[in-house]
This record gives sequence, structure tokens and C-alpha cells, in this order.
Amino acid sequence: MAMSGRVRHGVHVVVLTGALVACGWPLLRSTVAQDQGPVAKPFAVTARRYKFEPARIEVVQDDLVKIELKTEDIAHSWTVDAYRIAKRVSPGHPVTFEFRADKAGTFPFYCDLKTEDGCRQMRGELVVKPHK
Ligand SMILES: [Cu+2]
Repeated sequence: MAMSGRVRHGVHVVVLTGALVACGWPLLRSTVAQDQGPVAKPFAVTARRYKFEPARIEVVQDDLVKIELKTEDIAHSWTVDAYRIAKRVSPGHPVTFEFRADKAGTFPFYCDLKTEDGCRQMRGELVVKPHK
């Protein structure tokens, strides 16, 4: 710090450079992070005899939706016809998948496995709200 009094001009340059490094680089880094695309909205969905938890999933159109699906008893599926999704999950083997909710509306999801009759009661709805 003894130098700062004598070489005032030099100190200013150092301070300016320091400000650029402190402020400029984090800005650049966050811009790069945004270029990697939006982060998916995660939903943990549990299937069990004979329902889904949660039974209602609400997103906004064009959201990237991430479903983390697991079952607590037998094999089930999470099926949404409108989105051509049919993901099967078995005990001890959770599955994670993503999709772009590009169609607005309310779409039923259900379990399409026929192993147990009760699976026909497994219903829920995917609500995709339109852009404002
Ligand atoms: Cu089922």
C-alpha cells in the first residue's frame, strides 16, 4: 500500500482492471450458461396402487418438463397420449425423462399396464397453460 500514494495513475488502472475482472467475467459466464438452454422444470411423480402422486401437473406452454417417475409397489406406466409419452417404471428402477410441453390444454395421464385391474383407476391430468 506504500506505492499507492506515489503512483496514483497506475493505481487507477489497476482499480479499473480489477473492476472489469470482478464484474465483467461473471456477466460473461452467466451469458454462456443461458446459451445452454432453459432449465427443465422437475416433477417427482410417484405411482402406487392405484394412483399417481401428484395427480395434477401444471406447467406453462413450451416449458421443458422433467418427470422423475418411480413406483412404490408394482410396475406402472405414465402415459399421455397427446404427447405420445408412455414411460414404464418398475420397482427399484426410477426413470427420468424430459419433454417440451408445446401443446396447450388439459391432457389425461394414466397407467396403461394391464397387470392389475386397479391400474385403470390410475388417472391424473397434465395442465399446460397457454402463453399469456
Ligand atoms: Cu399401474
